[in-house]
Amino acid sequence: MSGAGFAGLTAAVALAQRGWSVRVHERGEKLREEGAGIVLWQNTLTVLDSLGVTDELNAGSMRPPYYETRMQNRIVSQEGMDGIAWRTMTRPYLHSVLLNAARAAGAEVVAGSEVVGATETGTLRLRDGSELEADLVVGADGVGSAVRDSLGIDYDRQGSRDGITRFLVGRHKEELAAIEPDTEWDNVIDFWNFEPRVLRVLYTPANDRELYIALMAPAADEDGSRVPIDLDLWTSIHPQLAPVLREAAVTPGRYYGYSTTRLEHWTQGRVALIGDSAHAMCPALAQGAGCAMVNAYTLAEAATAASASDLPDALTEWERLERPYTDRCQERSQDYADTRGMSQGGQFTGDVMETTLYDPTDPRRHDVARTR
Ligand code: 5PR
Repeated sequence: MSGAGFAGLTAAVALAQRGWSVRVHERGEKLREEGAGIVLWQNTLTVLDSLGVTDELNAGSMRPPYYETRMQNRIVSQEGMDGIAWRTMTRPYLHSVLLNAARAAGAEVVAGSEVVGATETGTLRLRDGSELEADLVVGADGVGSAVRDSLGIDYDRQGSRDGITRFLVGRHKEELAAIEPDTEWDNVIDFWNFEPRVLRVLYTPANDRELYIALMAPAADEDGSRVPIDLDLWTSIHPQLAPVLREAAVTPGRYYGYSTTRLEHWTQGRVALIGDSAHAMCPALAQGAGCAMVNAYTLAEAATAASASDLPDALTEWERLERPYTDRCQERSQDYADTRGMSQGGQFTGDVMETTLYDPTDPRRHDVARTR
């Protein structure tokens, strides 16, 4: 397997728990996650529950009371997500939970080991020149996937005009409450502004101590997309967030443009691609890593059900059954990014909830979808 990110580790846990002998090659010298924060929805929490990590996950994450949307600092909606599981946490924490689970399940996770290519018959090529044979090769090696590109799998990439810089900072809860006492600072608060220009602050508490803050601006806005952030600009828009923005201004970060990657196919022979290598998406619906982990899990199930000789066909069938959900999620996220539609509030209803409500552990899930 290539890549010890969220997709790769989820596949490692699920495969090892099903009796596979698993080795994950991670090119980074350290096994860690450098991202900031994340929202996980019910589809992914269901997967994590079936991997047996719910207690550990819950101990270091939270369920905010509401997802609040503001336009020009006026509240347009507060969505409580009744009956739907969702949680927020830091990315390093989620990574540590999955890494612990992978090791507990007996998977080997090797840092500083770069996969440079694969063949459809199940050979992995490493940077040091060695070649390894596997029954199943999983390419979970991110948006620049060497596994994908070595197989010559074609893709197209669609960009969007906006992008975002993400930080983990302290909660600063008392300072924030002193400045704006009527605000529930445990909510996720999506602060949109179209005037005097398009600037958005997504405020996401991750636990008692840490806050995930994401600053969105069009790529064409030089000051808005600058890192370190332009503190005067951002505090002029949101003076009540000054304690948080001051810390973000001295925290390393990088501006990422939104984009969607669509592949010709996710599998070839004994190789399956999951996560950003297969279906990188805009973050509007907060389902990029979520879909990656769901697909990692269903891949492990499909591969385990197949005999060694049937594996390539089983992978093709896995893609046929599972891919449409991810394709629709990518479409909706790209559409929200292009239209900035999340700014209207009340966005977590109707069709867009399909991804969240998908239950990857329900053996009847495809029949249910077909009869709807
Ligand atoms: N929602 C979440 C998020 O992290 C981002 C967006 C929406 C939870 C940015 O990564 O639309 O950019 C977004």
